Amino acid sequence: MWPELWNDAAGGFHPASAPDFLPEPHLREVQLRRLKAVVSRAYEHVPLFRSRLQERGLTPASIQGLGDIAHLPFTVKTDLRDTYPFGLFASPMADVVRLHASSGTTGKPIVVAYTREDVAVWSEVMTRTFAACGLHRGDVVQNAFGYGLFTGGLGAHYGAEALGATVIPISGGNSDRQIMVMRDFGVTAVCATPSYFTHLIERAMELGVDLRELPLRVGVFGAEPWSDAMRRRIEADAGIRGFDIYGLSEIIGPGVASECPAQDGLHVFEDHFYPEIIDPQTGTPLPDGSEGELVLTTLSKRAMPMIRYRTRDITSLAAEPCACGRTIRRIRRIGRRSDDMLIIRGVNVYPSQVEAALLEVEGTLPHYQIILTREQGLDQMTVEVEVTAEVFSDKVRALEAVRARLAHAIEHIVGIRVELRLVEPRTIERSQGKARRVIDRRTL
Ligand code: DLL
Repeated sequence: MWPELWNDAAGGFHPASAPDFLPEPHLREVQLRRLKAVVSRAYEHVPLFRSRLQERGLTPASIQGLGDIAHLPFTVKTDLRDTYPFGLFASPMADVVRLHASSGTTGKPIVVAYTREDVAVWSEVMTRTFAACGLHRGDVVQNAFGYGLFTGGLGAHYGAEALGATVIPISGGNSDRQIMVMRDFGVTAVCATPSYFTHLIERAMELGVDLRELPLRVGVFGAEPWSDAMRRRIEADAGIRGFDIYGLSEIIGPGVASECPAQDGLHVFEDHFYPEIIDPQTGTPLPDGSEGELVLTTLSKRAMPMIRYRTRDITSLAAEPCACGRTIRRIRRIGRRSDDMLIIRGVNVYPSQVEAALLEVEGTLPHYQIILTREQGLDQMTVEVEVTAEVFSDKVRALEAVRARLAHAIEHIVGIRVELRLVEPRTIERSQGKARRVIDRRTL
């Protein structure tokens, strides 16, 4: 913890003294000291990590400089599954004050643990996240991230409270009540997945509430990819500024990286989480600026240190200084994972490209789904997208015009022709958390 973070005259958070602005040599010193400590801790307490180091003839003393991190073995998601539930813990259960879990796509969830110190670090990085998004004491924060095993709800809750804001722990769901609270409680900021917030915008319109007329100023969005086109729609429809925040359960939850007012990438809180970019095929570290897979090492986590965790998220690191003055490096917004690539008739397709193409076309709504089927051995991709009630109820001509523009936009951005299904508003299922964008029926 950095007690000087809470040293402004009113006892509130003082962002300028946060480690976000440490001079670079000082930051690297902090990182190296913490890296040595975390490697020793994992070596002493986590058998899997110790045996992997021993296989390579390494010990914690092999870490002399930050560059030596490249010699350490990677940790991957299946390591968490294989040691389910508690096999990677480095603290005795008596020191673990919290467990969370993330379900993922297959089988058993992965379980993550926090000591009291870990919870304090988590609220510190979330406080720094909210400060970077322009929130402060006096803001009223409606926290619509799910509370429970998902890390979003409690992670944002502790950070917003530590910031000195007023937190409304509403969790996800019950959209009508969300709108009522937003209107009646003087809410100035909302935390949600971008897909759930687009649903709240839609519901507010149906209820005759214009979000642009409320004191609502900021949206803090994350937990799933969302395009710039989606951001522009949200900002215009709700009259807010939308910020992107990033994190994952294995590392801490939300609070790994956040946009700042410059909105030119997300600053990684790298005094706690050391970022690297690797070639996902070969595992070789790549220089700043190159696109590859993000690998993160927790520098201060006690209950469950993660050494070189392969996130599968594709991005690049920007080392050049940011206009906001933060010295911690930035990652580019994450549009895709190495494992969400769809190969359709030989062409690589990412759902985020489809989203960008759809939202370029006027008359579409930000609700869509990609459905994959196999017909006579050939993969087919159908994009189902809602269009506005006006387009839908208009003569066939209007629908056909939107369809033609969509087909063109998708072919231009994605590079293939797809089957398009234009549907009425409210046809596609809404989610309260992460949206399910792809439905794969190819194995049915
Ligand atoms: O989604 C933690 C979180 C909660 C982040 C609230 C932000 C806000 P998991 O459920 O473990 O944790 O999912 C982590 O979600 O590896 C990314 O693939 C994706 N993800 C998270 N934030 C973003 C983002 C939480 N801003 C996985 N942009 C990660 C794109 C994101 N993808």
